[in-house]
Amino acid sequence: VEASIPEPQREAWKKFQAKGFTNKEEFEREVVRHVETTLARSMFNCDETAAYAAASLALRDRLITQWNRTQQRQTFADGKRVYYLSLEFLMGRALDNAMLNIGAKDIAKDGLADLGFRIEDIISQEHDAALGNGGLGRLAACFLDSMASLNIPAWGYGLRYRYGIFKQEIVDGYQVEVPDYWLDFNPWEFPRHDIVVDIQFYGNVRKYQNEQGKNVITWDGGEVVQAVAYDVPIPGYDTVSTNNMRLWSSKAASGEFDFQKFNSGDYESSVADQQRAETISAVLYPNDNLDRGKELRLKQQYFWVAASLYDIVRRFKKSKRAWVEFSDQVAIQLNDTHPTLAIVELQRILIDLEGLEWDEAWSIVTKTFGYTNHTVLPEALEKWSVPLFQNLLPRHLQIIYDINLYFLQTVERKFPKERELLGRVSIIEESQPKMIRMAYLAIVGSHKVNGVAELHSDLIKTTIFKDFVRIFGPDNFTNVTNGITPRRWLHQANPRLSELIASKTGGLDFLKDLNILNELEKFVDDKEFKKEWAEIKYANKVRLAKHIKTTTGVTVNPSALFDIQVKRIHEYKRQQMNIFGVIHRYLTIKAMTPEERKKLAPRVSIFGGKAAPGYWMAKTIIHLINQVGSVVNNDKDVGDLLKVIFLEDYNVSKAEIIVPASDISEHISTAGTEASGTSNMKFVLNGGLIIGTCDGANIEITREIGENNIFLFGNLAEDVEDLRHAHTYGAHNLDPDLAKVFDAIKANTFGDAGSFGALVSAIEDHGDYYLVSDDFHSYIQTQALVDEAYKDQDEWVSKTILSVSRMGFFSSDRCINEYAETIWNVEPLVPEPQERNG
Ligand code: CR1
Repeated sequence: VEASIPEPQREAWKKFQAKGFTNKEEFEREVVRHVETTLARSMFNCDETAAYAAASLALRDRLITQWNRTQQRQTFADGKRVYYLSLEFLMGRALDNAMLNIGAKDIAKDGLADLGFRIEDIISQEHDAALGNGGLGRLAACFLDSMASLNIPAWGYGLRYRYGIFKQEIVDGYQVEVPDYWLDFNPWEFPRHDIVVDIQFYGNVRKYQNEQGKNVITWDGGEVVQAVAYDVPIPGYDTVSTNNMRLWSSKAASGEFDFQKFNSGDYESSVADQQRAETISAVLYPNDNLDRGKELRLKQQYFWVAASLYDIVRRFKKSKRAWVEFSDQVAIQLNDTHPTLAIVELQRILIDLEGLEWDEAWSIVTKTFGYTNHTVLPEALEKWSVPLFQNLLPRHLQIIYDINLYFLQTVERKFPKERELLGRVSIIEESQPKMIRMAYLAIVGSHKVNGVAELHSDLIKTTIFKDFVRIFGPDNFTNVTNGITPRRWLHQANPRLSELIASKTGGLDFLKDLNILNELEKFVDDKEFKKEWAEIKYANKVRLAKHIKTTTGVTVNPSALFDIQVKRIHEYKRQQMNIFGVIHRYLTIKAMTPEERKKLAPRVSIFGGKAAPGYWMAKTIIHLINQVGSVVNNDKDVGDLLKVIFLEDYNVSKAEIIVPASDISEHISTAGTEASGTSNMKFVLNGGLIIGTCDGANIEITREIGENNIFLFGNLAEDVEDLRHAHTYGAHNLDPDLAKVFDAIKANTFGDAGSFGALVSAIEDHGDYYLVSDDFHSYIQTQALVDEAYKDQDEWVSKTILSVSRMGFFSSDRCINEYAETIWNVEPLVPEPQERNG
């Protein structure tokens, strides 16, 4: 059905085109209108929640206009688009970002003040959109911001989880998970009830010859579930370009509603079917860097990938181009292996539904996809059991077998003498049961594979994907070092610092070209500048100290050194080493005379992060941190010299308060385990120094800011394997300082030692896989250097200024430009000037 308005009637449309506000008065009028009509409330009944809702709706009206025009412009231009497929988008709050990006923050601030509200209070009403676990999901969110800001025609595709990552509560020192029902009021999403895709599961595959004698393959029977699109506008900074994030929600297919059951009075069981369908998009799996191989997760993956590809293919077909042009119009980036089924689904669409020959289809497929690897941890590499897969997606399994067959044939031709190679690189692992290795499938089906920091990209080429570098050649493998958006992670999180930088660099252009920060270098010896710089850090620490007071009841001294480690709790990230170091510090303080204590630099050790609900060891680490806190924080001998804080429910909006308040932050993973890390970038960009291992992006941060401005310690990635080997086959000599820490734990200093037995014995008795003991001495010594350095505040401030001035490289804009040029081959679509002015 033609839905377009005929030409003669379009005049009326143009005349009454929605515009949204353009000045403060209009903004206020819109807010009041939304309070009174959309929300059906009044000035006698308008709390901050209602003001948030109305302000968001007013903002949104303006955003939508830009968004619609951007989509029209992209359709009209008919150029290449990027599709970023990610099972996680850790967006955080949208209102502040929307105001900033469309340039309406001052208007909103003054307008809200006229109406009786402080903008900060209104912003903090918003519930985080927490559809992700950690770095991988937040990276996807930063990428969306950069793609829109760089005017790159791009769509994000994900799942609309009813429950995002759980809310963490700390009860008696233990983590308790509470479901995060976040959709009560979400003004940023638009349900598209007209965009519905049927997704099929289970069923049977049949092969037969049709009347023309052609082989036909059909997949039918089974169960059908509907995917409904929900769209979220993604505004670019200082551009009208507003991209789209499309999230799919599941519901029972209307045709599938079982009338048989219904008529026979089995109403309850037909409702149960309905609920089963809705379960697919109900909840985000709360694991970071861990694969559990659950059937429902595979269902999520196929549901999301199939709906997204249907959408992408439908859009391509509207252009009436030949299939060979598909990869000139479409670049699909796989954020980790979670969407790898997209490779198989596109091949299926092309051969089964569109009738292309295998080779022609496969060449289109491989030109279309790029795959980003985010981890080398074996427990995170996705594998699906063949029997489980066979049952759920029988046709896809056949296609995977064919992909593997043709792939192994080429390998055999190229390396005829290497029989074992075939088994090593086979997409099917010959185990019991057989397993599908998703990373191998992703490599075989993509034209580019990238890691996320230099060391990580080197590691994947020399370890887990070594054979594939030989097979496909080194050009198929590349590095794109991660980045972060300076809009959220500098300007929004740290408005005063951003303002100071703007005053010295000639405005906010650095938010679009972060290398402009270089200009700060000339102020490293400027007294006045340094004073302001230090005052801003102090104010940010006061803000965090208030948050600590209200959430934990503990008073911390903002003049103390704030030492922060916030990230998912994981053995490889080594929060256990941090808390052992804190215990070591506590024991040292206890052993000191009052005179000696006076010379010590006071420190606040701050932790935050969620443990996966099933990750018992990580939960034990949280418990230990809290137990140490309750002892240390109440010890009169210690006073302000040491405080230990665990911040509940670390998330994006809390990070915006925490990150600007660090003096030191910890990025201390066992070398070779943290693919990149991105909070390291955020902390340095906000004028904090870091203590870290030679791992992930720490290495490139060092290269950029200079080794005098970072506290590096510990063994190198190249030595890890030998050290582990030595633990297993030789005597493992426990570091003496660590031994004292363990003695204190075993003496029940922090409550029942039994609770922490597993943490200790992992190191003492079970091979110390993460090399905590090997790195402990170097860690403690380096922490002592931090204490020393902090005493010279003048020098410390200079280091932080130099560091910030050299962080331009870590903008996600640089990163997205690299993807656009080296992987996607896509050009920006810059709006016309008149469009920019509204
Ligand atoms: C890595 O652990 C990296 C992010 C984003 C994570 C982290 O070091 O910064 O990805 N990997 O690239 C991950 O979640 C499943 O793998």
